[in-house]
Amino acid sequence: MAATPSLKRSESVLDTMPEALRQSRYHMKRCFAKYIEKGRRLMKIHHLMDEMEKSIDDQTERTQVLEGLLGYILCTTKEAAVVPPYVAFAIRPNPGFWEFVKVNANDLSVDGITATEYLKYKEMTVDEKWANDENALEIDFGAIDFSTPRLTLSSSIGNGLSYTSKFLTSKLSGSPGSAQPLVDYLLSLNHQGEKLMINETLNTPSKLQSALIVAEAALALQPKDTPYQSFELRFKEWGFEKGWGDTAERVKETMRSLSEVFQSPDPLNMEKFLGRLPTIFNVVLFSVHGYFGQSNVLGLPDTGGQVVYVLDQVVALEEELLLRIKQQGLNVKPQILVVTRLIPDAKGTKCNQELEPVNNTKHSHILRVPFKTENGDIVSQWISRFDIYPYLERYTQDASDKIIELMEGKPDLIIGNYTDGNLVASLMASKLGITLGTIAHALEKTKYEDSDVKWKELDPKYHFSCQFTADLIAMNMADFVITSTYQEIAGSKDRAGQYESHAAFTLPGLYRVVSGINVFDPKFNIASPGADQSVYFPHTEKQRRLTQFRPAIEELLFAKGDNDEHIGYLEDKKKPIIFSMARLDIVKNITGLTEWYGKNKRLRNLVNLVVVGAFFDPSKSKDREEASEIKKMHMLIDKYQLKGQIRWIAAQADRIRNSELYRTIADTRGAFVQPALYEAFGLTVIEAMNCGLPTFATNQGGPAEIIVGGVSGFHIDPNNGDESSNKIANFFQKCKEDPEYWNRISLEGLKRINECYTWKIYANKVLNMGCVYSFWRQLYNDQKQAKQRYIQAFYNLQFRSLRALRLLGIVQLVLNSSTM
Ligand code: UDP
Ligand code: LCN
Repeated sequence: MAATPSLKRSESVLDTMPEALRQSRYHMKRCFAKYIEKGRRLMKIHHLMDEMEKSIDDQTERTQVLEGLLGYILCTTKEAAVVPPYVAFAIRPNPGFWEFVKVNANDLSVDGITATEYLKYKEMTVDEKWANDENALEIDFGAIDFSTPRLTLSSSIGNGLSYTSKFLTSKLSGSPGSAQPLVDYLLSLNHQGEKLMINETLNTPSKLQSALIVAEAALALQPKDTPYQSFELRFKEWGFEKGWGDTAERVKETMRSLSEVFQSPDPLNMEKFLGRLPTIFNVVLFSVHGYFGQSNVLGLPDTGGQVVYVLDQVVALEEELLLRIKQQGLNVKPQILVVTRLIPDAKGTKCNQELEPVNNTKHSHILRVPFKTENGDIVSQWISRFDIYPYLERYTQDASDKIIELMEGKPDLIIGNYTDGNLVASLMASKLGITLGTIAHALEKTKYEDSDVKWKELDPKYHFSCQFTADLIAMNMADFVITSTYQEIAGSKDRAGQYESHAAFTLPGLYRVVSGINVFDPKFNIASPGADQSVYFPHTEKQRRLTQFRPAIEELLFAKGDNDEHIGYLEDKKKPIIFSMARLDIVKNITGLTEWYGKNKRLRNLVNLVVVGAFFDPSKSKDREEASEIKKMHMLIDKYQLKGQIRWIAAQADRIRNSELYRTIADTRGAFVQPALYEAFGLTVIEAMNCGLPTFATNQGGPAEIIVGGVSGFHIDPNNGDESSNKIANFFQKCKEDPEYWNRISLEGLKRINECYTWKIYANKVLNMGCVYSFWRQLYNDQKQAKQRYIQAFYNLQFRSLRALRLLGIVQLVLNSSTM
């Protein structure tokens, strides 16, 4: 077999493209003439390929070109901007790596261009005047990142914590004085003014190193479980304060790892030592939009996995904090506040309640703070996440005041969620000088084609100008970024990552981002969430099954007659069920799955379809997309005459009962199907797998990493419905012939979960990030300050004026709806 062409690491497209074009000069002249004949436009890979195929008549020659180097270059092209006589290419040979070249269609000459020049070509396809404006605003975060170390391999992306520990190690080694910043950092640690770890007696590396030798010798004589209090006074005289451990053994281990750091620093000891430091007691998690609550909220528009994630995250973080604080030998109660918006018109939820304890925690609460208008009036109704930007600045101030009052001081760590939560978190963190982590499992930019260059068209509906500005601010302000999968950062071989898509983009007429974020920055980390295993457990654990829900689930799945909770019915109850559950957004593609099922007779003969999502009356939906998807569901059920084979169940808010629903589907030896056009992570995928339900999930996004295809589940291509529905049908056909097959996939799914996707693994990683990056930000404080200044200017000059425009738009909207 001929090897697939590719570029060697040392080769660039600029080096190889001229020769590749020369080899097929006749065809390429025709092809490029075709590219430019329609004038200025943006072309995607499929346009480039289609038009190339059309311009080469001879089948053999076409195959030769497409399978050669030129074919490879085109395959790795993400986009091309046509501005005759030039075609400018944005090429992505590997995750995180981009190259820009322009080809002159007349003589096929090739020139390398910068990201800025490429963006200008792109702008020329929509707004030539702005593209040529020499004073157009350019945003360049790269220009102020002068000393941040960078990774260089695609495979290193997302391992920030371990690389940061490596960089710290080399920064602190060398001369005896190199470790002074670490000593200074230890001297700064305290809890409410009470010193921790060391006092001024040990204010240099050499003094501390000598004291550690003495202390370790003293500890060697103590029984392992001797409590710290028994030797506390003696240690204090030597210069040690609390925080090293609760027992002689623990103190000795911590001291040993610091001695190792002094003697010959290595990253593992560095991470271990910093992870043990008592730096985090109070944490704030921002999740602003939506209905954020512990019951009756799931499935509402904008209220999905983020709420589940944050609530589970609190439980896991509190558990880990309690353990660490105990092991540090401290008697401190940690506090975690989840800060969200208070919605007076709460529609039967608790979203109008200011303070609510978080279930299964001892010291964690949800704090709700209302949005206020410029006049100070409280906003009473739910507002779509796309429309909330005008309220966030005032909200930040109100929320910060309340947090400081409740915590009786500043938190030690702030973590934001999604664009709005991240913006609020970054404003608060920068004002108060607190370590900041951000999370954005679903950045909107990649969800909509050409959302940057077409921002003016999309802005009335989605307000992307505000959203992308807020995202840039937060991701640059963050000390560390928590992601759930690699693809979230840097995508896959074929698809750019969510963060990667912010590296260079343009909002013509507003600003051009020549360096927005660098995915090789060691601030990026992968910490995948889990599913609550006390709720989502395997269907085979009979003694744990929640039998009290059986009658309700039986009715939900099989009772005849349509009502507010279900429509459609299942004629043959013996068939396995394929099941899906999601909010009814376009991107979730539940309508796609319904259509695939409708079209595939073989699948319809083998299984029934049950979907959970939204409700049935589109006129009652306040969400634009949801209303249109509801209508589409009705249309498809009629078109494919699905009644008798489909059950559509309204959104289900009780996750405990839902877990039993997953298990009941597993009892039918069915499967879970997650058909999203794109899914950032996909909590339903791991919920289903935890319940032992074989899972088919989209190959676009997180599930591509969660599932090992054909082993612990299956990937399906949401853009190829026939192939996907046949894959599902093949599975059920195979299960009929070999019933053990179903069990094998189910067990492998569980194995995969327990190895990689649990909250315990998550909490440990995230708290280590908090500890390591807190030290890092102190070490690079000057650079941090400089960057903050740049970001503050960007916030003030751009975000605030956009927000003011949005406010006018929203006032208009409210006026319109009140006169309707
Ligand atoms: N969910 C639910 N009821 C519904 C729809 C969804 O309880 O009607 C839950 C689901 O079990 C999961 C979360 O909402 O815990 C959805 O998370 P996912 O990551 O799948 O998607 P997101 O909505 O965050 O995009
Ligand atoms: C948001 C999403 O879109 C999902 O893919 C994630 O699973 C969820 O957040 C939780 O992280």
